[in-house]
Amino acid sequence: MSNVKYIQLESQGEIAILRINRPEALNAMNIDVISELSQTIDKVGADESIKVIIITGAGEKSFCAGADISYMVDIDPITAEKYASSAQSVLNKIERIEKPVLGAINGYALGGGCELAMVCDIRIASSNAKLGQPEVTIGIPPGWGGTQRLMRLVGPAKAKELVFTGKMIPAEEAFQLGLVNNVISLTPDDNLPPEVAADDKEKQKERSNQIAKLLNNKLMNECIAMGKQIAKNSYNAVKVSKMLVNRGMDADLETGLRLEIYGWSLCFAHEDRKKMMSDFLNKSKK
Ligand code: CO8
Repeated sequence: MSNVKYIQLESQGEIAILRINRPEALNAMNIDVISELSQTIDKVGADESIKVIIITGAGEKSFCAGADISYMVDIDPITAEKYASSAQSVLNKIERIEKPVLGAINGYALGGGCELAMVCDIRIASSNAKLGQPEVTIGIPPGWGGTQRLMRLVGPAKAKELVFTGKMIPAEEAFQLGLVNNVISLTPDDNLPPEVAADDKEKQKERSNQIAKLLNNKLMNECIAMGKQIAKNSYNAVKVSKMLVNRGMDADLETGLRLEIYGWSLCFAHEDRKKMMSDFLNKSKK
């Protein structure tokens, strides 16, 4: 891949970590970020050694602060349509990729950032994360899937409340709503840096930075641990399960159940299914 600047790709065994790397703008997605995200997803999607993808933001402050407002301020409706279409097609690609995708929400996930989080299969947030759809505060409705996916996750009434007010909600509230799966917090067991004098602003800032780094590491460790737990299962069974949940969401129950029968039966074609079942039976005999 050439000239990749805004997406850092790191792999840890069977897990690929994609980091949006534009911290100077709180990882807001301009056209180049969107294009690089698309290329990187294609690359990771084609890599058979990768079983799980984690998407996160560089730094400790923001997952992604949404679409790039400095770009949007002067565009016309035709350009806006292109911008929204290209972003939606990348987000759709992430939602539909057969590999499971975890969102490590390490700070602000606003507007397009919340919409990016919502196409991840599982969202884990750090306790300092803040989520929201603030688009109406700058004169537009959500445009990268927010009106549609938020209501499917939290129900239409809460989705409307969040969209109409444009308010940011803390990770814990997002958890209560079902918008994130889990919230990672630090505890005294996490080797917190010692307290410093309240009037020593310099030391206070340094300590806050250290705490933010610890929290971010803990978030990533939790996501990687979950990624490993998923990766050790049958990849075929996991990817078919993902497809069944995604496709079943907007289908009637009968269609979803019929699809489930086909997806389930197809897994009997794979060697790993036979081996895993036999291993289980042999283990229970020991
Ligand atoms: N776009 C561009 N730059 C941004 C964005 C953004 N979304 N968010 C932050 N930045 C920049 C700031 O301008 C600032 O830059 P500089 O240092 O050069 O002044 C830098 O990041 C740091 O930001 P702040 O100084 O504002 O940091 P604070 O800690 O004070 O505040 C906030 C953090 C609360 C996150 C604040 O930055 C904020 O409110 N950002 C905007 C969030 C937002 O409204 N996001 C939604 C954008 S709209 C959207 O995503 C729509 C998607 C669909 C569109 C479809 C249309 C085609």
